[in-house]
Amino acid sequence: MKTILILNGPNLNLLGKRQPHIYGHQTLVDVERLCQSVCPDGFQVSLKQSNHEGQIIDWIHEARETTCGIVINPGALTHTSIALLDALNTYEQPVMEVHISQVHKREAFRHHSYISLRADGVIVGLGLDGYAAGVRRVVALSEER
Ligand code: CA2
Repeated sequence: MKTILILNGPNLNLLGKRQPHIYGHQTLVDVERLCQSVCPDGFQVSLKQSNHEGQIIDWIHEARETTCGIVINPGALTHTSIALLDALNTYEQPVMEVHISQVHKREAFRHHSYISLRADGVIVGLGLDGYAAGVRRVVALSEER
């Protein structure tokens, strides 16, 4: 069984609980269900969230041995974290970057992403469907290898 890691950064534990006008009403449990539902036979997802940069970096290091791809919504670390970029640069399988909101319609500081320097694709503004699209793409790239 191949495992795709769905990684979520700071504050995304509040998904479905705060600011529904930006992030909608569904929670990370719904994200995990949605992502699993688009996996073909032989693939599974594992969803993780942390508010701590170091924890996310440790999970990326572990994922080098245990996963076939990463779908990551790094939250605000997208715009600030060279350390997260460096960690993803050590990861050799497909990486898809997802943002629930259309960051380019928002404040200018959300327009730049360090993570995009590594990501094999970037999905922005599709709501939670972006995670499903990310999983589909990781599966496709993984099957090409
Ligand atoms: O649109 C996205 O997915 C973001 O990655 C979300 C980040 C934001 O800093 C990025 O610019 C774009 C914020 C995550 C906060 O998540 C919350 C979810 C529900 C309620 C409050 C915060």
